[in-house]
Amino acid sequence: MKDLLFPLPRMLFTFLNLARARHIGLQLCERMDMEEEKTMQAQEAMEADLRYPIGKFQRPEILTEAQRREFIDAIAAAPARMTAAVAGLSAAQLDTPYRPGGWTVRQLVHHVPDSHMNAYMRCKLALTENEPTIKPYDEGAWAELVDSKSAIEPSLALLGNLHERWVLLLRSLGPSDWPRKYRHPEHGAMMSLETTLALYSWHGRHHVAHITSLRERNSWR
Ligand code: NI
Repeated sequence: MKDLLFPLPRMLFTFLNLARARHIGLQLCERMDMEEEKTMQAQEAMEADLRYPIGKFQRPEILTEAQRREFIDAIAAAPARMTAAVAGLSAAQLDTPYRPGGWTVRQLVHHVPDSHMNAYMRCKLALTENEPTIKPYDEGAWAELVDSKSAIEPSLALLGNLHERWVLLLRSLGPSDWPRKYRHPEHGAMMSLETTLALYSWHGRHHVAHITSLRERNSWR
């Protein structure tokens, strides 16, 4: 009888308790989501950091002569910087990815001359033809070919020799040469020699920094 008299308050009580539990549950979920998001953001920031140790490429509007000289000097210095970055590394260290899921140091050493051979060709095409369309290449697939997993010495030598010729060419260019362009069929974008210079000056430093920052993190002296 008593039970029959109080079903409503009891139901209300149960309902309120459930609602309160659900509310706390939601709050907890929300807090967990926020924390998870914070962790994810921190992880993304760290990954971006590992990926872009010197920052992303900033496309310059126009270069001054002093900037051009500086960028050419950076291209001239790249082979020695790369050689110094990998000096004394063991085979196991060379086969270590510079970031989780990234290329190994060995693949990076092979990638830079692969990429710069293409860039050198593009420069020569732009200098000798009228706005030629260049041929892109699949850098990820190139990095999986057997020569990208082989001894690094030939690629260090290749980079040195390639940059010697490239720098000779770049230092010979006059004001009317720098705006010369080629077309990249994938982006449909026109790339000037000036932008190419800025891009590849960044690109060499970018990959060398992958290796030097990995050495730093792992205390590989
Ligand atoms: Ni690259």
